[in-house]
Amino acid sequence: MSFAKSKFRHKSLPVNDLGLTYRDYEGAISTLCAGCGHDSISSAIIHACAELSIEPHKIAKMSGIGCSSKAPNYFLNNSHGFNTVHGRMPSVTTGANLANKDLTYLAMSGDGDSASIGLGQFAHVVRRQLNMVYMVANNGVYGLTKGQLAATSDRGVKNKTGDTSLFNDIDLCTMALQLGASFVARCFSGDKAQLVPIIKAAIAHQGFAFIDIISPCVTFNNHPGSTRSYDYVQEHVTTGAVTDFVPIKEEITAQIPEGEFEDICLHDGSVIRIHKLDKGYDTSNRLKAMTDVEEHKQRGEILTGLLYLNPTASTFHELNNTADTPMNQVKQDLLCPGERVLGSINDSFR
Ligand SMILES: Cc1ncc(C[n+]2csc(CCOP(=O)(O)OP(=O)(O)O)c2C)c(N)n1
Ligand code: SF4
Repeated sequence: MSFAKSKFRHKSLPVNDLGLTYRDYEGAISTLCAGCGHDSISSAIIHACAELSIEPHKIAKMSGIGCSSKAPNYFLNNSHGFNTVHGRMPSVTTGANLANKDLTYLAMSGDGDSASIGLGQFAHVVRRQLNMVYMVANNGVYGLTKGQLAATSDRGVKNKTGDTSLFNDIDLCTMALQLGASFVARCFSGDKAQLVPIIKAAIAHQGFAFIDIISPCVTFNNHPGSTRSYDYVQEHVTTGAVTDFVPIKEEITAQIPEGEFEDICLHDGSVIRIHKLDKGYDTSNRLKAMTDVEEHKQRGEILTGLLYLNPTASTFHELNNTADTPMNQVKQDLLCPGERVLGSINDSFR
């Protein structure tokens, strides 16, 4: 049986600067389990893109394999999309990005897709600073294949069938920090107030933006003893900094909350306003971010929020000095300049 969403738009639905409603940013009806954290992430992406008034056809949704990688089907129906082979989303995104750098690349992967089969690809796309938003829906299990332990499962935890995780977990935020990502955040799918502004800020960021989103699997990893269940995350989550995103056209009002706050201007003129809950938290200190993640973990806490930001880091296109015109718009005579030019290029190698 298949279900289709109604195309009806109520006249009183609010519209964004493009005259589009939230409904115009939705996707197909989700077939994920009711209560799956991945659906909350899809909803946050819909809100972020609608509120930023991004033209849906300027977005490319990239994913691998897994329930998380299926999620792009449930948001941004009018965007481009590519569901790659398991763990190979980063290399396909690199190729797409080289061919058309004008698109916003929104990638959705799972902890199995990125921390197991795709770990090598993940590492290299981070160090290459590819211009993209890389989101991992981290549930600590392989949901699609029925709940095997993932490489992000904490050592000692048991899955639903009683298998114990024997090995140390891979912390993808720590890896991203070590490998030089210029935007690193950790969020909880159940906290939309935190997730939506962080996704918006990641989209506005130039370069590689990584968001590890704890996204509970209600079917295979929501039991007592799991460190990725809704109850566990709600009880152990702690936030270093609350983030607001102020788009370029919005006035930056002086609603200064109690405690410290900091405004960081991004390339395009938009602003990330960071309210520091933890007074010592400094989002520009990469090494401290790594230590903070580990220290909170040792205390049994999950540190969330924007962990690190370098708004002036060089991007993949800057490092490679790529042409201003996206390759897919280069005219045939430039792409294929003929035998004489080819001959002179070959001569230059002799
Ligand atoms: C090459 C290859 N190996 C193994 C699989 C089987 N497989 C499908 S999804 C998956 C893991 C999915 O886990 P994760 O990325 O965490 O996504 P989730 O389903 O938990 O959201 C595996 C191992 C596959 N599809 N292709
Ligand atoms: S199996 Fe888990 S990850 Fe997959 S849709 Fe169901 S709840 Fe979500």
